[in-house]
This record gives sequence, structure tokens and C-alpha cells, in this order.
Amino acid sequence: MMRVRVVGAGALGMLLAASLSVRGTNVELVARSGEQAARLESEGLLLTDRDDAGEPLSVTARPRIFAADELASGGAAKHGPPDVVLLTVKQTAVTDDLARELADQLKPDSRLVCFQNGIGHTDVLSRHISAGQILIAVTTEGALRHSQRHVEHTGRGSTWLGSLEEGEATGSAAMQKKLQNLFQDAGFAVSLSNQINSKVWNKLMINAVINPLTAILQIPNGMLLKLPAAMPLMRGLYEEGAGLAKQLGIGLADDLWDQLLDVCRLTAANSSSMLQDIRARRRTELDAITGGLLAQARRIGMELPTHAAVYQLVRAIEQQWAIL
Ligand code: KPL
Repeated sequence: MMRVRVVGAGALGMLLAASLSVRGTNVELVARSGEQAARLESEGLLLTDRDDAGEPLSVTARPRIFAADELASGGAAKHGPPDVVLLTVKQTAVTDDLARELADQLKPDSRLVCFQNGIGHTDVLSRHISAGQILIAVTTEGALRHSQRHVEHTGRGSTWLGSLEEGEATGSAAMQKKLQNLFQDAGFAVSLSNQINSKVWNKLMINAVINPLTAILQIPNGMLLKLPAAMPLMRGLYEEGAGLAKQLGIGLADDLWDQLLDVCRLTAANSSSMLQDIRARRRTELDAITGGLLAQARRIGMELPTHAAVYQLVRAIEQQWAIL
């Protein structure tokens, strides 16, 4: 049976670990804090959801739980390598140190599936892990972490899975098919994509419009559509990003602008992840989203003035924490 290690016990990691585990998959969940690991170990991982008729569902899963420190300090060798690592930590946690630790946990035919928002993390990871072992997942599943042991599946979405090295290796194709089956058995809609970079950029564009604006204005996603002065900003960010993608030869969905407006409508009452980070005074994923676009633009000598302005504004909000 495939052995799956989920690294990162935030909302998405908990959702995946619980859903796979209750379907009988051999799952290990790695939590950064020892306190969360202890709680998950003793009380189990609670997943709540609603069925198609809207009736509440609740299940307690019992994946094997590890604290990240335990694996980092020699425990990884003791517990043996997984076949697949699902990396569900935030972008900001993807460092060279983490990449080295992950490299130690993988065997040559293991795969690492990255679920991060934004871009840039795969550059860090591929400094330590062979690019042929890295898969990218782009998901619109909605999950909300209520406590260290409770996650709610708030919205059914779709997931695309593809290889970092597009058009690559047959070994990887077989593994992708296995993973697709595994996820589908656990109730997720998964498609394989041989153009995963386009999917990454579609999501990046949506995040790069909604996330910084909602974080700066401190409003839920749907409110963006109700503020006439916000619309030209949204459109400006969108056009600049689309212009960059074009220059880089990255194909975006033809109806991406409409998809973006739909995300605002469908998640109208939600706070974007960047706004949640700002409220909790956590470092945001700004560098991987707006900063990711700006870095790509710099590389080819292009200017993105609206993205540059929102970058400075979000950074300034983060910098206030050191003073206030
Ligand atoms: O992914 C998101 C986020 O908050 O990070 C959405 C809901 C799309 C808003 O950009």
C-alpha cells in the first residue's frame, strides 16, 4: 500500500490527511508544533463536512502523527521513507533547511507533491531534490482549521496535478495516475495536467489581485466587487499580470477575468489568506504572489507599477508590527 506523508498540519494538510486516512490509506501527518502533534495523537483528527443534502458529517481520523522536530532530528531514517510526500506548508515555510530535510526523507522513486500558492518555492526545493521527483498540485478545495485537531471542509473544488518538468518521465506519469486514483477514492476531483504551469499561473493571477487588495483594504473577498474604486485597481493588476504571462509565453485561461470575479462571488464572505495572515500578524505570502510576479518581470526588464505599489503597501502593513 502506498505510504503517504503529509507535511504541514494547516487546513489543507489536515483535510488531505483525514480524507485519505479514513479511506484506509497509510497516512502520516507531520505537524510543526509538538503541542499540535501531541493533541492530534491523543484526540485524533476531526474532519467535519456536509453531505450533498447539506446534512452535517463528522469523522475522526487516526493518521500516524509526527512532530516536525522528531523527523528532522534523525527520526526520518528511523521511520523509513514514504512513497509520496504531500507538502502542504505555507510558501513562507519553504526554505533551504526544509528542502534538505525533505530530501533526507525521500527515496529515489518517492515523489514530492507541492500544494503551495504562488511561485518560487520549486526553485528552492529543486536545489536539493531532483526536479523529476517534484509534482505540482493546484487546488481550489476549501478548508478551514478550527483548532489544532479540527478541520472543516468548507467547499468542494478541483485539483490539477502535473510534473514540474512538463512533458517528462513515464515513471512520473504512472505515479501521477496512482495519486489521482488515491485522491479520487478519498472524494477529491483530480485531473492530470501536462501544462501545470498554466494552472499555477491562473491561480497566481487570481491570488495576486484578490489577496493584496483585501489585505490592504481589510475586507472580505466579495466586498471588492461592491467598491467602485476597487475595480480599476483589480483590472490594473490583472492586465499587468496578463501582460507579463504573455511575455513569458505562459498561456492563461481565456475566461480568467470572469473566473476571478466568480471567486470573489463564491467566496464573498471569506477573508483571503493574506488578510487572515495580516490579522494574525503572521508573515504573508506576499513574496511568492505579488513578489513572484515582480521577480519574473524584473528578469525580463518589465515594469508592473500597480503590483509594485500594492507590494509596498502590504510590506508596510507587515512592518508596522515591529513598531506598534
Ligand atoms: O486562494 C485564495 C486565498 O485566499 O488565498 C482565494 C480564495 C482565491 C482568494 O485569493
